[in-house]
Amino acid sequence: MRAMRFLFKSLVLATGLLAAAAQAAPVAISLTGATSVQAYSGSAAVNAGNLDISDNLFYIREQQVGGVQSWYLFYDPQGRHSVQATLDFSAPILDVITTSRGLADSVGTYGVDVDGDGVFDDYASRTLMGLENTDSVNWTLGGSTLTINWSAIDPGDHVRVLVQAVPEPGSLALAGLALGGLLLTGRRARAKAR
Ligand SMILES: [Ca+2]
Ligand SMILES: [Ca+2]
Ligand SMILES: [Ca+2]
Repeated sequence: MRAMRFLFKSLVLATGLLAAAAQAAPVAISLTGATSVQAYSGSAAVNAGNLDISDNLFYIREQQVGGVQSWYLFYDPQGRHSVQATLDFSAPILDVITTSRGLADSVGTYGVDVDGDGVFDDYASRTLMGLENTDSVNWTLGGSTLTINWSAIDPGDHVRVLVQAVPEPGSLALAGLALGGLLLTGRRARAKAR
């Protein structure tokens, strides 16, 4: 019984720790020109330029494909506004997609049902959704921070940030179960040997 209780406690602890290790949303290290960084789950399609919120830089947690977690980051102000920010994604950045073509080509792989209504029509197709020459994105391959300096009018500025995925709590919990089983088997074997 003690072994079972030990196993149960270990699993609860492991699951809690692993859940905490799940992919963290980007956080602002510095931010000017926009008042906050917010998750977006609204019904207005991204890329369409209709959001018209000048004081929020938005992100969408997109799909995790293989070892890659995608984050969609965008700024869709009312009229012309600019935003400067440094964001920490808490995981190594692998690529940042900044062109209209690149965004359109990757939406099928990484896009999600943003507003959760069961219909996948959440990304408007716009030729101008990428960054212009005057917009900057600075990041280092393998670093976790992204610095942006954007000036945007409709349809706003959009990038897709691909970071190294942190294993999902579910798969890690299974691994924890397997490990717990092994530990228990080991204890039983030792108990028998005595
Ligand atoms: Ca707009
Ligand atoms: Ca939808
Ligand atoms: Ca721009």
